[in-house]
Amino acid sequence: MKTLSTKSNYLAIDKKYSSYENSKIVIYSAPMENTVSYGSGTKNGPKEILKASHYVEFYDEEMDKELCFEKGIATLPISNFDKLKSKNAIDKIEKDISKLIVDDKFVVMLGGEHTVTLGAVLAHHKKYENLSILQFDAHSDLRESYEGSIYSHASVMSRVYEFNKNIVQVGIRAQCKAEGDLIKKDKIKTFYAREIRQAESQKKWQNEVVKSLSNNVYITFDIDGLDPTIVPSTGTPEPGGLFWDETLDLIKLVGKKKNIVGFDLVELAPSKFHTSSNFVAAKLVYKMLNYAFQK
Ligand SMILES: [Mn+2]
Repeated sequence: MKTLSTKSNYLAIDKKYSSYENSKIVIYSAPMENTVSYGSGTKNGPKEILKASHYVEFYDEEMDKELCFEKGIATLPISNFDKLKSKNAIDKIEKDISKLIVDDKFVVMLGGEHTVTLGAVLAHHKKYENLSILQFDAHSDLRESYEGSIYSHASVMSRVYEFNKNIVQVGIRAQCKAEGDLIKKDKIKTFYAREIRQAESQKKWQNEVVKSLSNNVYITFDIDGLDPTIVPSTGTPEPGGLFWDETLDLIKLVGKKKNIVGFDLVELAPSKFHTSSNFVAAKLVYKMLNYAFQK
C-alpha cells in the first residue's frame, strides 16, 4: 500500500519504520467538510497535523520509549473528499478502515468534521464485540438531524447510537434541550464538563468513566472537548473545557484498564494565527498511541 515518505508522514519517520508492511499503526486521513456550523477549515486538519507532527519527539519521556520505532507508524496519502456526499464519504471510510483492520492494523483517523467518525465506528463495531465509544467533545452531537442533514457533525453520535448504545461522553458543555432530554431518558453516560470541574477528586470521576466502558474501547476525540485556551482553532470554541493533564490522565487510565482498539481526532480547523493548536493535536495523537500501547 502506498504511504507518505519521511518528509511528509506523521512524525517524519524513516522508511524502515513507516512502510505499510513494517507498521502496526496506520494514520488514515478523512478531510471531509460538508456541514459547517460556525468556523470552517476542518478539511485542512489532517495536512496541518502531519506538518506539526514533525516537531513532536519520537521519545515519550513518560512511557520511556520510542513507540514509533517499536511498532512502526505508516501514514497513508490524504485522499480528496471534496466531491463526496456525506453518505458516500462515510461508506468509503468504513470500507477503507475495514481493510486496514483485516490487515491487523491499529487505525488512527484524522478529520475532518466529526461526521467521519461514523465510518470508523462502523468498521470497528463489525470487528470488535462488546465495543464502547468514548467521546471527548464539547457537544453531545446527539441531535436527530441538524440543518436538514442526518449526516451533520452535530448528529454523528445519534447515528452511532442507532447501532451501538455503549456511548460514554466526556467534557460536554453545549447541547439542545432534546439532547439533554434523551441523555436523561436513556441514561446515556454523559460526563458534563461542569460536573468534572466540581468533582471531589480527579481520580473519582476518571474511575467512573472507566467503569462505564466495556472492554474494547474506540475513542473519538473532537478537539473542541479541550478548552479553547489550549486549542482555539476549532469551529465552535466552547469555554469551560478539558485541560491537557487531566485529559491525558484519563486516556492513560483507559489504556491501562481497557483495550483501546482505535481512535480518531476530528474538528481541528487550522488557523495561521494559532499554529499551536495544530501542534497540540499532533502531540495528542502520539500521547494517545503511547497510552493505547502501554501494555
Ligand atoms: Mn463533535
